[in-house]
Amino acid sequence: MTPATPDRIDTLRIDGMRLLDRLAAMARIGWKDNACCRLALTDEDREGRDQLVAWMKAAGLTVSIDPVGNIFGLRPGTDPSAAPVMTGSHIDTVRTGGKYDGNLGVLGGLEVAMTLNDAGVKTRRGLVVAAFSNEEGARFHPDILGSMVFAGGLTLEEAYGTVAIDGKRYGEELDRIGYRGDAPVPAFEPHAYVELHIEQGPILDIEGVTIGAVRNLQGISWQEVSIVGQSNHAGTTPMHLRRDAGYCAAAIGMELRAIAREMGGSQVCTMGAANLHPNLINVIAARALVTVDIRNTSEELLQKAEKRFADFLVRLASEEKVTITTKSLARFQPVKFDDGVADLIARHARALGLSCRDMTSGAGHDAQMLARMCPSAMIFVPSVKGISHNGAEHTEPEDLEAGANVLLQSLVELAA
Ligand code: HGY
Ligand code: MN
Ligand code: MN
Repeated sequence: MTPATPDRIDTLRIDGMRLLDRLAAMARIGWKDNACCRLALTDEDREGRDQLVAWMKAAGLTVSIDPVGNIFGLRPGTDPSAAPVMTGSHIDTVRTGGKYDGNLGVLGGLEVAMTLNDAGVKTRRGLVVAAFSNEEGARFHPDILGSMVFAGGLTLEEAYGTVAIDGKRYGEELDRIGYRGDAPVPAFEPHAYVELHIEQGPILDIEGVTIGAVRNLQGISWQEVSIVGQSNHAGTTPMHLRRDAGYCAAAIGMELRAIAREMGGSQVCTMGAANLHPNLINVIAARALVTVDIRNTSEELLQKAEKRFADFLVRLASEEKVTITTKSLARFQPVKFDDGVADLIARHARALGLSCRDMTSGAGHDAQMLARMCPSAMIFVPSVKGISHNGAEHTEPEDLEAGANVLLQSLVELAA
């Protein structure tokens, strides 16, 4: 392999068809009811992991798995003493996942490694492609669990003890699918980290911009709210005697909408899951369990929204004579990415003749954990109509390819 020369690198491009084929093949794993379902540590997730490991090995990468199930593929550099540059994302999905959320960052990184192999390009720093475990947090809370362990934000014991929404423990499920590895944690200290991801929101699509240089990511507050009232007869119980957990769940949904509406700005609030017991037409619900997702780009405003919601719950419990308890499931402050890396992304986007704008990420990503360890930033490509966490999630092939080319150029410069 001959060392990279600047003009050769500038004209280097990924193999778009190969990337699209890999994305389609990965999307077929766990595809059902018109969406992709590879919840963390399920059989479908194992199948996706096995496929990724096979592709990494076929690309000549050195594959390692860490004790929380993070997968790393290393393309060695010429200077083994130099910290590697890292890219990646996740291949676990929500229950109604799309084809690109997470997969684009992992398979885009693999495509970069294969393109460098094909061109015989050597880089001084190694290149690591990572697939972090349980980024979504849909089955096991919190989200970004794998990258949080990697970055030292969660111990292995805390991770192993995490209980899924279906009652299974993380450590047991990890053993069941055979992905409790023995690589050290963290496997290494990256020199820098760049993550390619779909925007999952509507901004790039509406503005007709191809690349987002992501400079920050909003704060996230997840909690589970448990309401205990009293089941009673739906027909015979006068309204003023009810202790109706079902009504309280609905009131919570209404209050979250009011908080978002009245706070405005980037404030978003979501009641994503709601379960009533006994969940029957003629029984006043005795219990309700709902999840609350509150996000804001400002830590101060996020705390203000959390306080307003907590005060509302106190009033609701008193007015409805129910017992309300909350459990925090995840809490991350807003993240500022590295402007130097974001500038580099924007520069390469423009050098490739692509439109580019600065972005804030509304979604959580593994990059927010890597930002605790090394200079990190993200590359966004448009999501058509901003749809994501939905089987209809779509990004135009030329935008997928454009994002991977910006990733290629960014990683090569960082690995020089
Ligand atoms: O919830 C999120 O923001 C991410 O999709 N896990
Ligand atoms: Mn994602
Ligand atoms: Mn997601």
